[in-house]
Amino acid sequence: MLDLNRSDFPDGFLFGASTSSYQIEGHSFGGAGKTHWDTFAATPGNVVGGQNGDIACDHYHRMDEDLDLLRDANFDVYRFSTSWARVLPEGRGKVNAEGLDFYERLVDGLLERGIKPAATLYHWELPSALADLGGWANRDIAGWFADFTQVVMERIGDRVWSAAPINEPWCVAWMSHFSGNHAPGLRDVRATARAMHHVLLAHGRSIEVMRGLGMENLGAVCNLEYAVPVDGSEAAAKATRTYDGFYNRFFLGGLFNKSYPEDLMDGLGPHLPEKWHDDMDLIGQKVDWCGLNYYTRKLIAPAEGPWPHLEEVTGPLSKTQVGWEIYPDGLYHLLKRVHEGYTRDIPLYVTENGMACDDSVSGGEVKDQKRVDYLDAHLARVKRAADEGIPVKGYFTWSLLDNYEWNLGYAPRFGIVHVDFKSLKRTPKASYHALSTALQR
Ligand code: IFM
Repeated sequence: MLDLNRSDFPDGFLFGASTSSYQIEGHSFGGAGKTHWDTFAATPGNVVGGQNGDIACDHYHRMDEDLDLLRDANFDVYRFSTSWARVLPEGRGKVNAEGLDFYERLVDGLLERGIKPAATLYHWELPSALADLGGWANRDIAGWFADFTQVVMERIGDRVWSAAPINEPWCVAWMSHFSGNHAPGLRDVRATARAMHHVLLAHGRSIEVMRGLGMENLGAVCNLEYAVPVDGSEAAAKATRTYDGFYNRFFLGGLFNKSYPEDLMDGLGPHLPEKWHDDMDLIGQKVDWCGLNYYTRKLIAPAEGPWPHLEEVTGPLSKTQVGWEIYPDGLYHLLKRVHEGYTRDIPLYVTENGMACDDSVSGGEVKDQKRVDYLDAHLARVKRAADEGIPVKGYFTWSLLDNYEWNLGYAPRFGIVHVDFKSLKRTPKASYHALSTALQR
């Protein structure tokens, strides 16, 4: 059981679950084109076991069963994403009609069940044909993405409850072009800086397109981490500020204050595209809400070597299956900080929150008490923020289903529903039942 129930939250507060296309659908079906995740996974050493999204949870064929699970959990809203390569297999040009039909059936299936569809246009599976042209490092991607937005939203834009262009710009840009552990696996500061700017430019162009179609309730979704200095030294404080800068403040600053942090310019400035300042009005145009994806905090220490002169340090708190420290207070602090420093009056949503556990089915049950505790603790911080007047209006758990956890493959289980990746059988976990009960009360 969860400690908190629906009635503990303000009237109209929404509860939902999140997923993404490549992680659950099965990309080898329905005419989807190849993506940079297919080739990244096919390259030795990139993904645990070389696993890919070919089958994933086979949501493509089991959509109705999965939508019934959402309904039976008493969720109000479902956050899903649309695969660019499923809709436009070459990234541009010819539309795969079957792909668009799939997303229309998804939206209609949600509405029939009384669930609000919350669409994200891009959650990381870039069509290979566009990766060949430089992907996010190429400024033209903003135009390609605007065209993709048009194609998708001309079909479903009249029925979705909300839409956001891009999930987690930090991951699209930094994790994939600097850290190199997500596709396309680059480790290059120039490509990183360009991707950081272009991902926000693409966001801006996409918002413009959707406004042009008359859509409302458009937002931006950032993943944020609570960065903490490893000790009391000035060097650790500086390193932490840099980490917070390229992780949190760069994207929030661009989206909500039309500016990038000055203190990052020694590292990033020389590599940003020329005349980037000219794009800031487009990037920072008004959106209707902001989504925060929150999982963990990070301990940061200074380090030798090139910018950003820092390293992450393993912390002492209890950890999830993927080694992330559990730190619920970070969610409260970030909600407050984002509201006060960036988004001001517009609603905030916690668009992802959850944990990976090493779950297994025994006697038809999955006892994931650790996840129940995690959800309880984080919901308590969301409630605290709401009680203090921060306009947080909803909470989505990551994720509905166990799924493809990118470079870590299928071992980390983030779902409130267990998926047996051989039989593809779904088994709702204790956390699913706890949420379902809490949302009735
Ligand atoms: O699985 C991911 C998701 O794709 C984006 N946000 C974080 C999740 C857990 O790592």
